Amino acid sequence: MLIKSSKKSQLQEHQVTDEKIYQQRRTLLKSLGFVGASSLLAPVKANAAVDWFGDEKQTAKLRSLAFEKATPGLDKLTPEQKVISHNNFYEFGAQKNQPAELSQSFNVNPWQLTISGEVEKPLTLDYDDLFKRFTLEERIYRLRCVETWSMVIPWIGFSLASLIKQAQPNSKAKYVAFETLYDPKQMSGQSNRRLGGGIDYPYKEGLRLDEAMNELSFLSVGLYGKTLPPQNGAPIRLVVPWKYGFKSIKSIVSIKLTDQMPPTTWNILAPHEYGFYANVNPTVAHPRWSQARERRITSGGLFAQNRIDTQMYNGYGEEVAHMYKGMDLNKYY
Ligand SMILES: Nc1nc2c(c(=O)[nH]1)N[C@H]1C(S)=C(S)[C@@H](COP(=O)(O)O)O[C@H]1N2
Ligand SMILES: [Mo]
Repeated sequence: MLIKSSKKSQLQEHQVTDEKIYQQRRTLLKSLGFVGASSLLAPVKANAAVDWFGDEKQTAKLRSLAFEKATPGLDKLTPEQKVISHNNFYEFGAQKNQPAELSQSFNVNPWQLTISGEVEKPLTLDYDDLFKRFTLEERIYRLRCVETWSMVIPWIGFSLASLIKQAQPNSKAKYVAFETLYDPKQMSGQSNRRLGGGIDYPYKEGLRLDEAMNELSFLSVGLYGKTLPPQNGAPIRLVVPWKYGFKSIKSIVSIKLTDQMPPTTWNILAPHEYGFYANVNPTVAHPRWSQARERRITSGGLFAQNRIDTQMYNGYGEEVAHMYKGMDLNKYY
């Protein structure tokens, strides 16, 4: 499943990866989702990345083949080292290198994620449920930050829709509100206003219910075949690939179905700069900079990057444009 693109010319992973390898890998991930994950994870500290592909010797070749061939052309994967060292996670500092440095003792097990609000069946998931309750799959998505840098990341997780369906939204449910953990003892940016970039915590995000139920909306528990490192939002974070990165809220403890549009962190902080929708749109500039182009962080030296055109909906228009038909995208930015 792979980079979804409106360009028919762009190949999907199963078209470029040897079919047999692709199938083997699917089976592997699926079986880990059902049986392997928790027994593999249990004895290991949650913030130590765990290799879900088992025996390194047997699977290294398979894995690197899959990762290398996954994304042809400009959409080469961003190297793992860059994905886990260049981050926005203001709870651990507002500079790109700070989350990786200041989150290493972040304890994510035990964890509780509650699904509440306008639902028939409120749910609480504990740490093991995050890895066992749903069939895990890999999805390679572009991530476009509103600051104009971008990456291509192989996530592991499950669809947000599969979780919401289990909670059974009632007829009043129109929006979905998300919250990050509030724990100033562990998250130094929450107790130090300057380090935390002046945000009022907990970090909050939201989606319209139809956006949340879109097949692309994803809850990630891993990347590059391992559990999420803390700086990328362990143990579970949202990934909404057609929206600016700030919508993809990290380290989630609450998902609440609501009848009103929920308040969201960046919109509260600067409403003229950051809207509720925040769909990637090269034709609507941020008040202080253009969104027409982006810096794709690639392999190569520390600052290697390709300057490329930004695509409408980050290239996922075929899957999502119908949700915004008739809306004035200059108004609903
Ligand atoms: N809780 C929380 N979630 C967050 C952020 C944050 O500061 N706090 N930053 C957002 C922004 S601006 C981006 S671009 C992405 C970055 O995700 P990455 O570090 O995994 O690349 O996380 C988003 N999720
Ligand atoms: Mo961002």
